[in-house]
Amino acid sequence: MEFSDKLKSLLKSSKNVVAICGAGISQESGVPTFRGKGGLWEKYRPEELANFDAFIKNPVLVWEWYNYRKKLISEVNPNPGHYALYEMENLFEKFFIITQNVDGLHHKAGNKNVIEIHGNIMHSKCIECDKIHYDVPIQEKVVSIPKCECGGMIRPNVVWFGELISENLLMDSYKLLKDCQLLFVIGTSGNVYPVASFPIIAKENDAYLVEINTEKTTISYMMDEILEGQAGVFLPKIVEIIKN
Ligand code: BJW
Ligand code: ZN
Repeated sequence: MEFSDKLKSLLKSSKNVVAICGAGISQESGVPTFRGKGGLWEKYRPEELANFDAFIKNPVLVWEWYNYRKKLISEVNPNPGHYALYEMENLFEKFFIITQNVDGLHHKAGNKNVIEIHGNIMHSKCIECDKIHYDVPIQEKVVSIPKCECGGMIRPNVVWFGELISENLLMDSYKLLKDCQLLFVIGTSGNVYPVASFPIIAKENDAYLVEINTEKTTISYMMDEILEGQAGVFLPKIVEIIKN
């Protein structure tokens, strides 16, 4: 059987449900994942570009990577996996997404309860005065680094390696994880902290953990149930169970 009786019953009875999402859920929209086959900019590991030192050393290279991704993301749409999560927001009493994705596709699908824990690629900020800039244009070829009125360089407003996640977003996430009865962990390799440790918090508070991924991951061992396959296939089936 595809889904356990335990999961089917929890889909009917759970009041607080959380989904942790990673790049895998957007893969079916045409957004490349970070790691593994067909990963983003295969010649670079994300650790090499997604950090402040890399930006200071070579801002053109880092902005080229972000412009390439911003353009790609501006041209794609949510897929059946995202839309199933939108339906869940209406079906469960309380449903929240904690996403590592910076592509904004959950909002585009209609979800309101979304924590973008690694930021949003369409937003930028000044490295000197921290002013948030919402209107930095996509440059096909990076001719100049965007600058703030204060003269500081502008960078993408995303969380890079070695940077702290906003305290407020972390606190909100911990509260959701402690309170949920059912946790979906969707399309993340579980390689990046602190999100890779989030399932433990839910588990310590007796939540049932369900992983949806095309492969086994470094955090599969924490799970109560593993659905091995595409998010865009499993999530709509789960919505059907909740509705029927
Ligand atoms: C499908 C599918 C389909 C495909 N359906 N599935 C504790 C231990 C060790 C290290 C650390 C630690 N705590 C902190 C660290 C350091 C560091 C870290 O985690 N390092 C690791 C590499 C070990 N973490 C940090 O620095 C974090 N900051 C922090 O903790 O501050 C405090 C601190 C500072 C310094 C030292 C110690 C503490 C910040 C991390 C920020 C990560 N930022 C990035 C870039 C964001 C901006 C951008 O997008 O450009 O976030 S890196 C990149 O990885 C991005 C992603 O959100 C993140 C996670 O990737 P994700 O989503 O899991 O994608 P993939 O590609 O890895 O996996 C895709 C999965 O989908 C695969 O499993 C596929 O099988 C699957 N899939 N198609 C379902 N159709
Ligand atoms: Zn500034």
